Amino acid sequence: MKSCVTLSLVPALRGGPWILWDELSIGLEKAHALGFDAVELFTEDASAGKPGELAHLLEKNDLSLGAVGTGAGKVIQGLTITSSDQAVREQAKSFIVEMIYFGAEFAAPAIIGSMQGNCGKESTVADARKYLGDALSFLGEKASQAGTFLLYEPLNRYETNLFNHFEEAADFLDEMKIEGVRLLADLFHMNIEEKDIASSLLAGARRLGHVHYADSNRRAVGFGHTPIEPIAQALKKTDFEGYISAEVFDWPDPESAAKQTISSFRKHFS
Ligand code: LER
Ligand code: MN
Repeated sequence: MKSCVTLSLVPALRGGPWILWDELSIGLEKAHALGFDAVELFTEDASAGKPGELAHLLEKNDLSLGAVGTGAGKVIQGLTITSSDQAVREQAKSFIVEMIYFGAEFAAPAIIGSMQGNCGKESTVADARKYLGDALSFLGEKASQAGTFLLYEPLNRYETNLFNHFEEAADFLDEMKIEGVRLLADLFHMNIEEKDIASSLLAGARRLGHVHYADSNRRAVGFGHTPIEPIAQALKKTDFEGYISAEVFDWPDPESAAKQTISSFRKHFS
């Protein structure tokens, strides 16, 4: 398993759950200096810095791109793949396709978290799950064609009413025979929803593709009360080789949150 730290390039969203908030070159230098293997980027659209800059800076800092978040499509543009408005669903898918190609250049998956939306008054749960399944099938195929995969992230009940549990999401992907899509296990959401995080991870491990490494209060692991050792033991029992990526608040400050994360990663995963 590899360590990864989040870098948001969208200052307008300051206060959100990302550790580093610097401009690209400074953010990547810090991630390297702190000892991370990779960065996960949160961007406004399918670009980061000037053309060619990201490739150059990743190589210079000996970093990989762990994943790219697509949440700006929802929080800035108001798009979701389960909107009852077909035009909005199509725009959401186009936005995610661009993000898939952006990440694929660096072998990184795009994440569908907030972009999954919610089942509202205008649609039934069955309709919303049908839109979700159709979009994941289409986008999973695009990701596979681009040489990567797509990540689907179950969220807690306050952020979506589609899938809140890891194993249920794994069953949904299997039942719908969706290919090219793996699951993102966000330990913050799982702490709210799962009876036992370690057991749920093992139950859906066949689809696991990425971990958001966060404590109960969405601070760096060790700054809350989630018992992390059984979770680390469960992950080690699987054949998961992906990223343990810190998507947490920059509390008490970005550097302390990043240092706490890397020291917890080394303690539990190496
Ligand atoms: C995205 O990764 C996520 O976890 C959501 O809660 C949106 O912040
Ligand atoms: Mn997350």
